Order: sequence, then structure tokens, then C-alpha cells
Amino acid sequence: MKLHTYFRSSAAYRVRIALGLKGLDYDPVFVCLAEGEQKTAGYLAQNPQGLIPLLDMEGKVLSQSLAIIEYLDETHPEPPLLPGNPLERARVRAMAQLVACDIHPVNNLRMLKYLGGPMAQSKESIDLWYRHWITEGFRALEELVSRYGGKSPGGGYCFGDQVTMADCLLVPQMWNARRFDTDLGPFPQLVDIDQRLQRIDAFREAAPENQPDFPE
Ligand SMILES: N[C@@H](CCC(=O)N[C@@H](CS)C(=O)NCC(=O)O)C(=O)O
Repeated sequence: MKLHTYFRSSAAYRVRIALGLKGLDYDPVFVCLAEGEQKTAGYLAQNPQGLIPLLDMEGKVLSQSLAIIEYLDETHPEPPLLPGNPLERARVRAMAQLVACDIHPVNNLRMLKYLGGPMAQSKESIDLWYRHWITEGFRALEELVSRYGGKSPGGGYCFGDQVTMADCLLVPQMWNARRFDTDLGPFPQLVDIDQRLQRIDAFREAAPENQPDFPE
């Protein structure tokens, strides 16, 4: 199994975490987004969207991080990343999609490039934009975690006391938030959960700074 990845891609980071949680080995194929390698003809032939991640299972390719994670969860059920009950499963998906569909797309590299290029926005304006959409999304996620997060003393994750797909989405988004100096003060539960997740090998090993393509 090959994963097309880039150290700083939070969508690839989500999949790296899920692969680690499932104990699945993979060969990384590095796609340097900074150099525009996602737009080469060779890569577009595999993923017409020109985005990473892309999972390649002996020629069968799969794009979109949430689709990949759910596929991995269905084909390798242990440990489960979604709860057994349909309502709970939908709630975990809702948290994951809050990040993947409502925060991340407006802050994606191509969006930032468009803001800085054709829209002629300054770095300050772009940073403000970036932090704004994270703060909006995290406000809602913090509330959802109050409702559904784990309640065990000193424990608990985004949904209950087991790691779920929602946690695979939270950690990379926290990394992005810190990269852009977002004030995390209003989100104490997210900060706590992130810290707890960092104690799990799969989360630590998937971090951008632990990737072979992380710049020296
Ligand atoms: N919804 C997609 C988003 C994928 C995505 O936006 N990937 C980014 C990196 S995090 C990318 O490849 N960006 C390249 C670009 O913007 O040109 C997913 O969840 O996989």
C-alpha cells in the first residue's frame, strides 16, 4: 500500500494517523505541494483533483481523506474508528466533517494562493482569514465535545472515551491552528484532548515533524 503524502498536508496527516491506529504499514510517496507536484500530469492521471492524500492499493486508488479512513475502518475493523450505533456514528461523522468540510477547504493551500494572487490580499489579511475560519469551526466543535466528549476523569476524546475518526481530524487541524498562531485559549477541551492524543504512538508518528520529507 502506498500513500501519496506531504508532511504539512493535514488531510494526509489524518490518513497517516488512521493507518497507524490500524497498525497498517505503507510506503510513502512524497508529493511536494510547495513545488506544485500535485499538478503534474502523472499525478493528475491518478487523482484528477490534484490533491493529496491518495491511497494506492496495488493500482486501486482512493482519494479524499474521509473516504479513505472509512474504507480502512471497514476493511480493518480493529480498533473501530466509528461507534457501533448509527446515531453515534453520525455524530462522529458530523464532528469530522465540521473540520474536513467547513474549516479545512477555505484554508487550503490553493485558497491561500488565490487570496494572495488574483485577490491581491496581504499576508496579514490571509492570516486573519485563516484564523477566523478555524476559530468559527472550533467554537462549534468545543460545544459538541462538551455534549459528546468523554467524561472519564483525565480521559476522554472528542466522542466518548474511545479514539474515533473525529480525533483523527482534530489533531491535524490543531497543528494548522498553531502554525497560524490561532488563539486556542477559548478551546480548553480541544487543547486537552489534543494533548492526550499526543501520547498515542499513531498520533505522534503521523506528525509533520516526524515525516521523512519534513525539511531539515
Ligand atoms: N477534501 C480533501 C482535501 C484534500 C486537500 O485539500 N489536500 C491538500 C493538502 S491538505 C492539497 O492537496 N492541496 C493542494 C493544493 O491546494 O494545491 C480530503 O479530505 O482529502
